[in-house]
Amino acid sequence: MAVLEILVYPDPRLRNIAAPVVHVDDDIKTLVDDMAQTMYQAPGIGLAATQVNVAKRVIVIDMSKDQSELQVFINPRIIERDGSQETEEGCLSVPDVFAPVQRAESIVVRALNRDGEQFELHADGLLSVCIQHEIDHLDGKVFVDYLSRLKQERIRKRLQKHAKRAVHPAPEAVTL
Ligand code: GNR
Ligand code: NI
Repeated sequence: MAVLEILVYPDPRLRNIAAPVVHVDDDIKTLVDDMAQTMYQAPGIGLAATQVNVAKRVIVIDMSKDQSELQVFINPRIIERDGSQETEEGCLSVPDVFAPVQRAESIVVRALNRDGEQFELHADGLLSVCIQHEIDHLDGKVFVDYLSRLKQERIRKRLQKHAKRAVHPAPEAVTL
């Protein structure tokens, strides 16, 4: 298993549209396992393949406290949605930024599991939010897209500064 690198907004690769998985083969199972390890290490409650620069429709979620309830969604499709809720969202690709986003309150999602079997799940609350957030990633969307342009601009500037620091950390550290 491997911990993969998570892309950080405004990386243009977060805009890639993920393609459906044709066969849930060993390569996909390895991707799922690496994504789970990456999510746990971050730590986060969900991760979409887009965030690790793989343009395939694969999502992992674990909302448990002890990393004991991994949920895998391959080719997920929301087939019903109802109501609306506003939740303070965060994203591993937008570190240290939290903002309220409106989404459907309850959904029914149809997907394949890690064994390639189809299932349907009724979700509400934070699980519903998380599934919608992850499917957005597969469609090249990030939660900051729902915020005002002013907030988007602030977030972009802050994260670009951080990115430059991460690329050239040593000289700055030495000068200080
Ligand atoms: O870890 C995460 N927490 C979270 C909190 C509120 C709403 C959505 C999320 S998903 C996020 C992990 C992530 O970035 N998934 O794409
Ligand atoms: Ni995210």
